[in-house]
Amino acid sequence: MPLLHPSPEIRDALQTGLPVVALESTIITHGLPWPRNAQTALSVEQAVRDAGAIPATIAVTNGKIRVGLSRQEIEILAQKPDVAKLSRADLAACMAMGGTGSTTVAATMICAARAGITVFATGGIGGVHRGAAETFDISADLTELSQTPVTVVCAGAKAILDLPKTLETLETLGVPVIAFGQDAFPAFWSADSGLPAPLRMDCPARIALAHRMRAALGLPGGQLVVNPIPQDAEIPRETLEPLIAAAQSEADAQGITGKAVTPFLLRRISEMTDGASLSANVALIHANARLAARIAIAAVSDDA
Ligand code: PSU
Ligand code: MN
Repeated sequence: MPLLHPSPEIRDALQTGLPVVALESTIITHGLPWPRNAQTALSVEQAVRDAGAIPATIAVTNGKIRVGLSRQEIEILAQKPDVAKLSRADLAACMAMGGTGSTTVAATMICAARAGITVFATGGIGGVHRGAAETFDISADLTELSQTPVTVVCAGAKAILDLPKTLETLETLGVPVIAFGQDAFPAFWSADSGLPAPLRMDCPARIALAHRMRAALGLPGGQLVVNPIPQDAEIPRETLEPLIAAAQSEADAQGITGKAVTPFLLRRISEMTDGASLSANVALIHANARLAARIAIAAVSDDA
């Protein structure tokens, strides 16, 4: 029973050593509203192609891990109600039940690594939630980064999280956190979180080399590349902070927990900013897709 079902384009690309960038699907089902989600998923794929690499959007449909969804499949997934949000814990169970689910950063990393894809672009990873000392809500994305060898390009952890605790946890887990082209750790909708990034690199080829070095040393796990949102798309931290706090209070008051927290906060912040946070979200995903393509190109040229 084959576990992975790559599209013909992705199978050929991987066999011939072309650069491939994995893309997740939870952003489609839980991160952005219809029709913006489908438009963004397709335009992000185009951004990867324009930068010279091949996009592979990953999801589970009817129990099968699909690597490289078609345009039509993306549009169907984007409109499907109540799709499961799959992480490490429930990926195999969903497959066993013949179910359909979108893959989070953690689950996308697992599928990408199995397929032989080493570079993955997303918006923002999950992390340590505010109030985690009480709720213990820490995204499985963090532990995944410590065990699965994929370089994940994001715009930092979402600013709805507790960023200092997220960075501490990544350090404990031995995950390299590399800011691209700046010293500060970015905060998703804002380029600067006010916290320094543990590492900085200015060149995609170095990032690809560091990935190979980890493997050569026998270290498990991947790397987190944090790419600041482009300046013209940024929302200042001061503007967002009170809105994030308000959205978090609403979530607490309504008893929102577990997997529902991140989608709830993203939706409320988009409503509170009249969609400005959504436009910023779309812009940063595009920027991450372009950088991931450059890293993937460097990675395959090193291999040659
Ligand atoms: N990035 C975005 N929007 C999202 C996500 C990432 O710009 O919706 C998703 C990712 O799939 C990530 C998940 O893995 O949110 C984190 O969810 P949680 O906090 O429940 O682990
Ligand atoms: Mn969580």
